[in-house]
Amino acid sequence: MEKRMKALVTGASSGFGKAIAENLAKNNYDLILCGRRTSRLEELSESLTKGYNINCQILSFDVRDKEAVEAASKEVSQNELDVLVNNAGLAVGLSNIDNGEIDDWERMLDTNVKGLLYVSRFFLPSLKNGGHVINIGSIAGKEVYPGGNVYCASKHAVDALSKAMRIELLEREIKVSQVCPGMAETEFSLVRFKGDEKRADNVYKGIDALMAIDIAEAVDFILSRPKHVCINDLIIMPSAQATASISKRRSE
Ligand code: NDP
Ligand code: 8X3
Repeated sequence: MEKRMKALVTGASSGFGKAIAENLAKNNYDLILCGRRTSRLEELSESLTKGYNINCQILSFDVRDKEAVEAASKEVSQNELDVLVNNAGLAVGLSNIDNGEIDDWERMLDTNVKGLLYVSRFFLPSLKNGGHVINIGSIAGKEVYPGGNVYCASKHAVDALSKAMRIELLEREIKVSQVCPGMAETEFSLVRFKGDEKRADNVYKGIDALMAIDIAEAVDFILSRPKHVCINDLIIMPSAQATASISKRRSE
């Protein structure tokens, strides 16, 4: 019997990560679902296991907690993974540097940069030679916008680390792809504005933002290329968003 492919997805409890996991399950991948909200991961695991007859494992940890990431990585054997999706991340706040919240900066850098590094350091040994890493960057990793400062810096770091991984993992024939979305309607803005639903909803007023499925379909495309083709970098924007800070909104 042919062995199924296996993918580990961080941030699978919501947004892009959840949609990516759902599409991978449809494509017959076994999954390792990661995130902090265990009950959501359990719900997703149950629906994917039943819906697609695949195997799901849950690893619940905070990517900022180095010891927890290392402990979780011990649950996965060497050469067990075909795909690693580094998706967990967040923005917090939209203040300028001269009045920003230092705790917010630390949350972003600890999650988006150090968290991605911890996950990569401890799970890359489990990725097969010839496997694939997909890092979820952002348009904020290509441009800077007012109030984006530290979030943009963290995603510029993801851009640099994606390039570094592509060089350093070449010997193992591991492909490294980065997906850089523009504005997408997930829980992202609710997290950025610390639960302020009105402020979060306003971000998407009068604009058809990207949906999580758009990113999941891009990941499907990347993973379905033949062995000799690597999509290094993919910027995906809503049609109504020209740059990180210039969009065309309908008046509503
Ligand atoms: P969501 O808030 O919907 O999802 C974020 C996911 O990251 C959740 O599953 C969350 O899981 C996980 N996560 C956050 N912090 C941690 C942590 N400390 N430890 C473990 N997991 C964590 O947002 P998106 O789906 O939009 O975001 C996914 C990625 O896409 C992020 O890297 C984001 O920066 C990026 N992005 C988002 C865009 C957008 O406009 N939405 C555009 C471009 C990029 P849990 O809370 O359960 O731990
Ligand atoms: C999220 C997109 O433009 O809000 O990475 O920074 S943006």
